[in-house]
Amino acid sequence: MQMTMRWFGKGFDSVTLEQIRQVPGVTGVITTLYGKLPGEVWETAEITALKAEVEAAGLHLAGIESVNIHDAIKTGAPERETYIANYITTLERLGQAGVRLVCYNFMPVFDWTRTELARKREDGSTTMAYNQKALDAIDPDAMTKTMNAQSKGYVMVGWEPERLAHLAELFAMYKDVDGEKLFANLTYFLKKIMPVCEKYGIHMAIHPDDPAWPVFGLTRIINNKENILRLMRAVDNPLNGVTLCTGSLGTNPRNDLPGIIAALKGRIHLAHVRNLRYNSSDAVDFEEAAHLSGDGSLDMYAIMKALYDIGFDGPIRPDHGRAVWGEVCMPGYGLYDRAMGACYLNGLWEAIDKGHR
Ligand code: DNO
Repeated sequence: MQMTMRWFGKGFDSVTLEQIRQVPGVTGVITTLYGKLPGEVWETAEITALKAEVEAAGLHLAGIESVNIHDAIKTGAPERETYIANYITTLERLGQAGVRLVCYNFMPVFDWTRTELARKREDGSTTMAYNQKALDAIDPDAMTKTMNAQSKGYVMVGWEPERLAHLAELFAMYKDVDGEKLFANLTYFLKKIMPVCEKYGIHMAIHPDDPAWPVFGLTRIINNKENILRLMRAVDNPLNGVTLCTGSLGTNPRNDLPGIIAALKGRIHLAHVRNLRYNSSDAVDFEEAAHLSGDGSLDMYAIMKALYDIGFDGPIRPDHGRAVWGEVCMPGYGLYDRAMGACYLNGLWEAIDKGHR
């Protein structure tokens, strides 16, 4: 595996490439052209400048997270053909620049959802949290306002104000999109892009739904082993793979993460490894813990061991961190807690590896 960290780009991220370079064992970044809206074509010059910037800092551009998918593709609207063509052009240009990994998601309207961005923990740190009752008590509009109000001025990933300004229209677009339609639209899209992926060896890595259940009545389809395997079979090409995100699939305690990892051997192209703490037995309330197993409800050793056992050799990154030591940063994406997470995950990996010799 290759240890990486996510980086949103100069002007968007409070963390610098120089800082990331100094985290022991981190050799690459997962990044994006952060200002791009879903559906926009990426320019070659922008891609090569991004790559050059990362490499000048002594790091490797390990993959793009994300090239976001336009809602017309997700809903199967007639304009999807134009947006699929745009996506293919972007992939073509990324491929020409040597990019071999693209993460994306197929969640309707919202990307990841939390009800709190800065819940205070007993140690004084703050973290992102989700409470189902709190979500049920608000409407999508209020949710968007709450997210933006708590974001400390950062434009949060997946919560582009330009897109979410049209919430009512977005919800109307998804009115008749049930799980089966969404799945059909996803496979339609993947089949269209597979040729360009094959041409350049681009590994597509779908990100699971976060949380792993419908939010505001919007369907969710990448949320458990069965559904993910169904997608792997429907487009049975090794380049059609997954981002194994423990914090997303792990929101549902019934998801056996090591079992899912074993079942996806050869199809995990990127791993997001983070811990969660369930505050009630049915997980209607959870918060993002420190990476350490003992701080949360997930067994991080078992997760890393399962990745090791399938011979995972792709990029892995610590995921959402708490805000600690007074750091001011985009919620979930400060330097300190993610750096501790990277060291901890590297330590687990070293111990597992040496135990096998
Ligand atoms: C949140 C992230 C997601 C993820 C996208 C992938 O912090 O895990 O926004 O990047 O769903 O497209």
